[in-house]
Amino acid sequence: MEERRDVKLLGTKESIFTQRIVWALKLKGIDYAFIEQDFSSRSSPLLVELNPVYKMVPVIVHDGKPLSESLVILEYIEETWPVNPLFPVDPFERASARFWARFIDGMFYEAAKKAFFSSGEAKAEGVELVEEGLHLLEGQIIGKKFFGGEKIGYLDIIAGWISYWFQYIEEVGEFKAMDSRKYPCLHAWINNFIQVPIIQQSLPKADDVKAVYRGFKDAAALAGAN
Ligand SMILES: N[C@@H](CCC(=O)N[C@@H](CS)C(=O)NCC(=O)O)C(=O)O
Repeated sequence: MEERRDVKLLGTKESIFTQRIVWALKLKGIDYAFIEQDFSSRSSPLLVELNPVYKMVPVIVHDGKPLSESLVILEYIEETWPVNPLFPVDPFERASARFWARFIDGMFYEAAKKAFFSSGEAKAEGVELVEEGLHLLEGQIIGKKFFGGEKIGYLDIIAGWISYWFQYIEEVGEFKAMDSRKYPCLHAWINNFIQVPIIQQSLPKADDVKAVYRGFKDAAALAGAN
């Protein structure tokens, strides 16, 4: 029998990055203690101690050893608990999933931030970049139920925020890029993904997500005014 180990997750339930770790642990059936961090206050002393470099959630603490950055944590979870594998077995598919994960967290996330935070011409550019990103992701999901194939895998977890949080990023950010007619396969994936019980059960409340995003907007406006 596998020895029980101590797993703690420092996170914020509205955080898209935290949710990735929640989903991975739940999909693998790993028990963990959730230590909620407050979005509205500055990073807690515990968070600063455990993630002194970025001072951000999520942080996983396994047997007293902290790890941060969701992509890194997911790799660690997969290697530590191989049960119910999340990564593709084929080396090319595995590398390709990592490529698209970096695209989502890099170019696509930056485009969404630009569309969310900016205004005027810069906002229009951001929206255009988001649309290009959605088009590229549509190309990756054509003919598949999930990015991982028949069941959800690593790339579904990385892209997961597009299934739920993205609509509130659009709403609070006052832009629209997702269009079921332009991205029908991505739209179908959203419905498939959101219906997976582990995903559905751990989604934060829409009002809480929107309140966090309004907070981000207000903070950015305040910083811009100073
Ligand atoms: N690249 C990081 C991003 C983590 C991140 O942005 N975390 C946000 C929550 S969604 C955070 O802690 N923000 C607090 C802050 O910026 O002070 C990851 O993948 O884990």
